[in-house]
Amino acid sequence: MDNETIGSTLDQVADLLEIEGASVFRVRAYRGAARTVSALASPVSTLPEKGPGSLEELPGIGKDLAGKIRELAESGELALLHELKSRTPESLIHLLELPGLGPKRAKAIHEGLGIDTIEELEKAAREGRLRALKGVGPKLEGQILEGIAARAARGKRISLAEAEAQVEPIVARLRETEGVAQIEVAGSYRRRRDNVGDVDILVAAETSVAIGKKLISDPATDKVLADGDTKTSVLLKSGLQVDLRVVPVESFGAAMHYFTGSKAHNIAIRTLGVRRKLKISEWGVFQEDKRVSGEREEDVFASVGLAWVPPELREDRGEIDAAREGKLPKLVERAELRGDFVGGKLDADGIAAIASACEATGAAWLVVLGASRHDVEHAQKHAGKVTLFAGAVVSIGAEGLVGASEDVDVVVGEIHAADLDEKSLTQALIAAAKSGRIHVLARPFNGGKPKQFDVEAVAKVCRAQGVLLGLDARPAFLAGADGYARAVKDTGAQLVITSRASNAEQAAHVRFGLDQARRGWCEAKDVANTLSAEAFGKLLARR
Ligand code: DGT
Ligand code: CA
Ligand code: CA
Repeated sequence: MDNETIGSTLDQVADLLEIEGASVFRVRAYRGAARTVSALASPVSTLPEKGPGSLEELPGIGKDLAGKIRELAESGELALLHELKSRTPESLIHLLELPGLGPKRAKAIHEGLGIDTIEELEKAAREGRLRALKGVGPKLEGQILEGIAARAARGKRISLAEAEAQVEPIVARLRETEGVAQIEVAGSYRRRRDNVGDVDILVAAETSVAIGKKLISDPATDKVLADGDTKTSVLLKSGLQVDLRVVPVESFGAAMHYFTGSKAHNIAIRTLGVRRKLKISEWGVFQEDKRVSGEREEDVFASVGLAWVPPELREDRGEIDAAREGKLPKLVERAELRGDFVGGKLDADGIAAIASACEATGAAWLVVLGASRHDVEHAQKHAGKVTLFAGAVVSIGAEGLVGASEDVDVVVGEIHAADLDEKSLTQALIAAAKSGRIHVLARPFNGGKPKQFDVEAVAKVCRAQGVLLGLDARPAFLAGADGYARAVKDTGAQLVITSRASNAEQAAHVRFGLDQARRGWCEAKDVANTLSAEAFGKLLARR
C-alpha cells in the first residue's frame, strides 16, 4: 500500500473512532499519524526496521501506531479497521464517504434526522431538510448532492471499448508533459477485461513533474478526488474515475506489475517472494530492505523464477504454474488474423468498401453475412486480393433444427430460443452442431446477456464435427467471452472471432474479440481467423 493510501486509511480509522466516542487523544494520534505518513518522502516499506529513520522514531508515532502502519504497508489490510467497521452502522460508513461530511456531521444527520441511507440523505438534501441541523446551510446541501451524484457514477463499470475511447486522447495529451519518461495504462484496462471500474495510469518521472496538475486541468476532467505528489484521482465528465500515479524510473516495472494486477495474481506473486525472503511491492523487489530490482516488469517475474506473463493472463488462473514450467501459451496476435465475418445489409458497394478497409489491416478473406450471392460476386471484382465468401445466419430452434440455408458458402447457426434452460439449450446446440448444416455455431445471447450452457460438452461435439464456435467481437457481446474462449480451447475445438461489422470502423472491433480470446489463453491454432483464405475454404468444404 502506498503512503497516501495508508494515510487515508488511518484517517478513516480516526473518523470511526470519533463516531464511537473514543478519547480525543486517540483520535488525534491517528489523524497525526495519517498526516505524517502521507508526507513521508520515501515509501513506508523502505524505512529501516529499527533505529534512526524508522517508523517508531517519527514524531507522534510510537510502537503501537508503527505496528498498524506496517500491517497496512505489508498486507494492505488493518484488523482494527475491520473491527471498527463491523461495529459502526453501515449507513454511517456510507455517509462518511461523501465530501463535506466529517464524523460529527454524519453522526448528527444519522441520529438527529434518523437518516440511514444515501437515498434518504439525497431526498432530505433536495427538500432542504438538512438545514435544520446546526451549521448546515444550502452550500453544504449542494455539496452533498454533488457527492452523491459522483458516487453513483463511480459505482458503474463501463465497457473496455468506451474506456478506451475516453482514455486514449487523455493519455496522448499527458504524454507531452515535460519530464515524463514513460506513461502506460495499467489495471483491468491493461489486462483487457471487457469492462473496467476505473482507469489506472502510471507515469515514470520525478515527483516534481506537473503531470497531476495536467490531468486536473484536462478538458475531460470534471472533479478532483485526490491531489497529491504521487497520486492524483479525478472523475471525468462521463463519471469514469482516473487514478494517476507517478513513480521513479527505477520503480516503474514493479509499479506496472503491481497496478496491472489482478489483486489475486499480485498476492500469489508476493507469496512466492516471501518464500525466497523477498519483499515485492509497487516500489521494487527488496531483500532485507535492499532494492534488488524493479525497473523492468520482467525483473519482478524473474525474481521469483518466472517468465514474463502477458497481462491478459494475470488472473491467478494457472498462469503462475505455466510461467514456472515454461508452458505459457503463445497468445494469438492481431497481425496473425487473416479473416473476419462482416454483415448487416451490405450492398455490393458497401461490401467492396469494407473489403478494402479490411485488406489494409491484413485481411485475406471475409465472410459476408446476409448479402445476396450476386452482390458478393459483384463486389469480389472490386475487393482487391480479399477472398469473399457468401454467408448466412440461420436460426436454431429448440430441437436443434436449423432453418433453410440459402445458396451460401458459410452457414452460421444462431439460437433464438430465449426461454430455454441451461440443459435444453446445451442439447439444442449439440443437435445443431450435429445437423451437418452449419459451419459456425454462434454464442447464444438473450437480451444482450450471454446464455448459460455447457460449453465443454458443446465444444467437444463441435470439435468432432468440424464446426467452429463463434466469438462475437461487438463490444456489447463480450461479457464472459474470456471464460468461453478458454473452455473452447481446452477441448481442442476452434473459435472464430466475428466483428459482424457493416463499416470499416466497426471492423476494428475485431480486436476486442481478440482481447477476450487472449484472456482465454488462445493461440493462433485455436482461432480460425488465422487461417489463409485457401485453408479456410478447405475447412468449409469439409462440411
Ligand atoms: P477495476 O478498476 O475494478 O476494473 O479493476 P483493477 O484490477 O484495475 O483494480 P484497481 O483499479 O482497484 O487496482 C489496480 C490494481 O492495483 C489491481 O489490479 C491490483 C492492485 N491492487 C489494488 N489494491 C490492491 C491490494 O489491496 N492488494 C494488492 N496486492 N494489489 C492491489
Ligand atoms: Ca482500475
Ligand atoms: Ca484504481
